[in-house]
Amino acid sequence: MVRLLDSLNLPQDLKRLSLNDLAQLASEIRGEIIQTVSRTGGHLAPSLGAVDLAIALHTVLDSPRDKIIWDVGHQAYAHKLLTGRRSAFDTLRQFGGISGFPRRDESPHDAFNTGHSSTSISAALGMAKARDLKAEDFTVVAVIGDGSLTGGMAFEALNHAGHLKTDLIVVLNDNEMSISPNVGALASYLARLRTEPRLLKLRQDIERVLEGIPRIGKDLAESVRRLKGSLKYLVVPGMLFESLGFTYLGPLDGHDIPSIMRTVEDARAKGGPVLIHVITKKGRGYAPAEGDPRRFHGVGRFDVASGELSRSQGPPTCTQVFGETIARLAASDPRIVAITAAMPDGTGLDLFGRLYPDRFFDVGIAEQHAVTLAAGLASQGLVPVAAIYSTFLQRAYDQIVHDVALQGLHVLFAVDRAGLVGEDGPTHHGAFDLAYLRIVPGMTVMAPADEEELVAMLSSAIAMDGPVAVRYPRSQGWGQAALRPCSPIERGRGVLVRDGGDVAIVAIGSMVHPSIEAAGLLEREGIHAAVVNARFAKPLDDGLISQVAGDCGRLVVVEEGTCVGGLGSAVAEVLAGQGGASIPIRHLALPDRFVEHGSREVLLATCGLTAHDIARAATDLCRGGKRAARRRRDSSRTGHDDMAAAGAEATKYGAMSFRHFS
Ligand SMILES: Cc1ncc(C[n+]2csc(CCOP(=O)(O)OP(=O)(O)O)c2C)c(N)n1
Repeated sequence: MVRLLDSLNLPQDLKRLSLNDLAQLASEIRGEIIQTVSRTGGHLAPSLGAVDLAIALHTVLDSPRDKIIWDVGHQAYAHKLLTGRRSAFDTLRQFGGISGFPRRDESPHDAFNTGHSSTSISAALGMAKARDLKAEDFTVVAVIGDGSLTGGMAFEALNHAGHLKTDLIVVLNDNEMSISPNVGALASYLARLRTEPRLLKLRQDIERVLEGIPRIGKDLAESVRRLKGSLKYLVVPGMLFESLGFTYLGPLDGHDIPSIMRTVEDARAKGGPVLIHVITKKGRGYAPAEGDPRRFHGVGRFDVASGELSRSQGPPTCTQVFGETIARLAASDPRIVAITAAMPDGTGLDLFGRLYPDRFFDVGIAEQHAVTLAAGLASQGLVPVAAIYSTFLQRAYDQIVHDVALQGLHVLFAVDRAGLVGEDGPTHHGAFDLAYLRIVPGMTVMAPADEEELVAMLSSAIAMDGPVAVRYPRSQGWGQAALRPCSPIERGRGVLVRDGGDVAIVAIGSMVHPSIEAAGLLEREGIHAAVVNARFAKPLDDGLISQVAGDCGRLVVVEEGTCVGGLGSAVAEVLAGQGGASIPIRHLALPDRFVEHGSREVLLATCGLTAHDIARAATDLCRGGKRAARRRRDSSRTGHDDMAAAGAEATKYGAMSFRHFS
């Protein structure tokens, strides 16, 4: 039988479908999402929970004229299937395929790019206000989860929307879960709303009776008005939202398509800011995901029949090593407390949380609060470990500068997912932390080459002063014997891990082992490469850098971070400060543009960050250097200075991932 999903012209045809057809379409979309994500990986449980909502919204609204903004955007797979991406859906999150998040450059139906949470209401309000100013006429809907609503920015936007009073619909997609169970007073409040629809009914009944009293006098009318007001405070479920200036509609069943459609129509008719509270089930329609939405929030490949997730073989991930190490350190150091912004599993802090619940804080999706909370804890002598993904730490930048660094407070930032994260793509790559942390005065920024060094850095970081960041990638380790005791890391000291006189490769973090491998490849070509594990982007080991630069006369600098402002810049600054401008340098790093989605391996290769790329850069540099030396010899005979030409040689290598300092 031909599926509706394949035969319809979507989203236009939705409007002529019967309710039965819409229900069938929902089931087909769920099947498509499950099958595809089982092969590509992705955000399964959130997307399954939002299928009926997506259908209802697209049936009532007229996208792309009307705008739907999906907060985070990880729940928007049904939206993608309904808006022209059915045939490309099997490329979801693959290199060159469609994104796992809404992208304006992918479809006119993706009204706003998302990936980080709690932005949708602000963006929607901006669109609504632009509509008003341009005297246009369309509906704007922000769809935000209960987890994302814990982000402060969402409240800033609600507050402002209530003030502006323009037409705006916020759909609160409440499934009681963030990635883990949602935390905090807001979660309890929403739980109360869910269980109190009878109170809403009671209020409506009383109001109807009061309004039905015929021809009341002015005084009585005023009393009734006040009574209605106080009744509202007593029994209105959405009082919080009403106080912020929103009309609250709900709670309603988020899998009841006709009910959602009716309520959206009502909201449009009502005008002004309206919040529709829908209750959904995360993972709806796939028993393993319904049973364990936490595990099925974001998944790799899995077996559809059994719900078994493919387990990757091999050494533990950096995240696991971090989680175990910090829990072990906390056993003997009661000053250590740990903070996560709604990612206990993702950061590996779940173990810490189980062992030391009193010293563990899941603050919700609130990175800014997480960092200033850490500052407060540190000001009282505790040692907070704030484990936050590189990309999400961006949101707390002012808190790092103003609340932590300016006061020299000792907070340990465990910066996970530093570098390329893979299939989640540009909203999630940790490309910038080396650069943005390095410029903060008093900051220590380090990156381990492997698990063993990660363990050593974490324990050394606890003993340091001031703000300290340890950044590590989303990857399995190298299988080093992690968790065994190892010598402390001295602040600001790099290590010469391999001697050589032709070229020095200065690498940090995830790029150290590929650099060692590259040195092995170079050896076969008769090029003797020294390898420096910089360990610190700040403070940089100036002495070691100057020494290898002097010894080898050529440097290759390698980092899994943006080419602007990171280790490469630090090295160039040192050499420039010492008059080393004549030393040719190749810089291999992430390009100064946003890197797309795809597997980490593919992306690293695309960005020129493999051992072979490093070896090739070093070879080119040496050959260029030899040619330049020849030219220098010639020019000394002719009196012509050719150092600039040597520098120009060095810049020829690679276009995308390469910058040259000379
Ligand atoms: C600023 C930011 N911090 C953390 C995350 C990671 N993250 C992605 S989805 C999610 C939970 C969102 O919960 P909710 O909004 O309730 O949506 P659900 O997945 O339950 O549908 C988190 C913490 C993020 N995307 N953005």
